[in-house]
Amino acid sequence: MKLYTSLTSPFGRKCRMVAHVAGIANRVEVTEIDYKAEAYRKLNPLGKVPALARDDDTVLIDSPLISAYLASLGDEAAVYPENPEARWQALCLEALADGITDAGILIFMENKRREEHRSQGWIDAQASKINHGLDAIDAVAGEFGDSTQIGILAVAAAVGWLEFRSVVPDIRTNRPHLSAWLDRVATEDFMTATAPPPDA
Ligand SMILES: N[C@@H](CCC(=O)N[C@@H](CS)C(=O)NCC(=O)O)C(=O)O
Repeated sequence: MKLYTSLTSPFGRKCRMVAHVAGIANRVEVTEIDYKAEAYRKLNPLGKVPALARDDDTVLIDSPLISAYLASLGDEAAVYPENPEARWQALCLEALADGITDAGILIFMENKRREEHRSQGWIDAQASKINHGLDAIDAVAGEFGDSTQIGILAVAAAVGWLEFRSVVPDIRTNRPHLSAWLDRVATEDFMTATAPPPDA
């Protein structure tokens, strides 16, 4: 199957992390795509990455759905806790981390607009969502341990991308639990194998 993404996409990276943790990365052909290309709309009418073309050519879109599918093909329990309540908590953390990434992408895109069209109020509103979200994650990051559940992978992808693109400053400052966990997790296989290329 083919995962259409860019190698810098945080949502694509989350899916690649899932494939890695579930032990099926060798079945996923990561395929770089220009999400703006008209032809890509046939795969994802929304023009967003990632999209997953399965072996029967049917396509799945949206990273939570793609993640769930990929995990189902391998060691699902390493990504989605079997205990129902733990699973809801994991999915809620994924939603929080994905929301942070969405807000970061909105800032990234706004900053690409010509200065006279840019709205600082809009950027500040998105930055506030990111900072509140990161505070909430810091409050629970002390309990992350070496878990690879979906919420934690989503946090790794979100924060990795915020730092890679320098979307908001000082995200580790005053967030000791998140910072310590980021330091610890940096050398894990699922992080190193999915990192954006150095020249990106
Ligand atoms: N909810 C989607 C969001 C995907 C998304 O926003 N992807 C970004 C790149 S990381 C994108 O394709 N943006 C292009 C656009 O919105 O036009 C998911 O989780 O897959």
